[in-house]
Amino acid sequence: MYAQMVKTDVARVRSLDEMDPVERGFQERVDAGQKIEPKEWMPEGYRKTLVRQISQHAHSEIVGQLPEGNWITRAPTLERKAILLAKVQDEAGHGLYLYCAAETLGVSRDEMYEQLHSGKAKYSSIFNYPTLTWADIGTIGWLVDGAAIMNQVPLQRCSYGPYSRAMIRICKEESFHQRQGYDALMRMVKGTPAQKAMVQDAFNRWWWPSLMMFGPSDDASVHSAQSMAWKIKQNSNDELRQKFVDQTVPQAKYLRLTVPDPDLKWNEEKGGYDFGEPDWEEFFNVIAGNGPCNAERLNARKKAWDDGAWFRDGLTAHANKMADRRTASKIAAE
Ligand code: BYC
Repeated sequence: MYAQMVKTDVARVRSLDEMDPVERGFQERVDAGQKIEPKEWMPEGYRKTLVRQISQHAHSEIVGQLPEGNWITRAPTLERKAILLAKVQDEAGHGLYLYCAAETLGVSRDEMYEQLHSGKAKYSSIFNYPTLTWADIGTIGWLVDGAAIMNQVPLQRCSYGPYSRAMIRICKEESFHQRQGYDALMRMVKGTPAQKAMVQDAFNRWWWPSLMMFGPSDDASVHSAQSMAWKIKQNSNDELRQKFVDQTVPQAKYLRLTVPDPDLKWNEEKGGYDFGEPDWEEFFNVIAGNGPCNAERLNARKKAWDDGAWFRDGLTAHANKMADRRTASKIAAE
């Protein structure tokens, strides 16, 4: 029933009647819930949208290691340190599955890194905020991984096969991440008044940025209509944000935390919470590169890339040597 978005400021999705037969066949397969696989025909816009979203998602996983990595050496116990190490390693794994999924669409890993390092590609706004205390680590697990699960469970049903399959494993690991975060906070809120206050402070700082993870409101979301027509996205940004609030507020109450939103109110009629508007000016500022930690995060990634140059050079030299040897022994055998 849909097709490629016409490139204007307003997202317009074309009807089946407006498509040529090949495109129509593609859309009908998507509408019927069939998976699209790498070597199959796809509209160029579909391919580009996936490369954009999957690579941004991969970058988010890799950059997302940085705020938590900041606390590995300062975790309060050996057990918490082992858990945090495992979580941060999982995020590296998620990045790798996702880079592989994007590569199936014809973009190279080097190109994707270049886009990240030059600031052309985005990564999740959430990772541009600092982790000031140990409570931030629990709060990230609870809220950030919680928001990620809310967003990523529907992505398991994405129409593009490699992305949807990568999501299945990622979601399983995100569930563990969320539970470890909540568990760390449960322990802290049962502790001293200072520990409880630390959790409330972290919650106050991470609540609004977590709501922004779902993207701009639906009326400002340029890609949603077409992405939903292609079944890349299954839900709009506002739908998922609402589900996240409804799920998370009772969890906050269980921790005896106050949600930092004076407009938060249960709405019996809609069966969900009404809540305040995130500060969209702050959001657009952060994704434009001007958040509190954007420069620090990008510099850390660029440094890691530069520091790894000797290793990439070594691997390339070794691969070339092996290829030369294979060619030489083939010639000798002829
Ligand atoms: N941050 O038309 P819209 C994790 C951009 S990692 C930055 O609604 P779309 C974890 C958007 O890209 C979780 N930019 O876009 C890791 C677009 O700009 P461009 C990461 C954002 O794509 C480590 C513009 O705003 N999750 O869980 O339809 C430790 C207009 O937006 C953001 C994913 O990447 C944002 N929050 O919808 C712990 C999930 N929101 O590209 C945890 C996959 C929007 O035109 N991605 N923008 O320059 C998606 O589901 C979708 O891409 C989004 C946005 C819902 C994020």
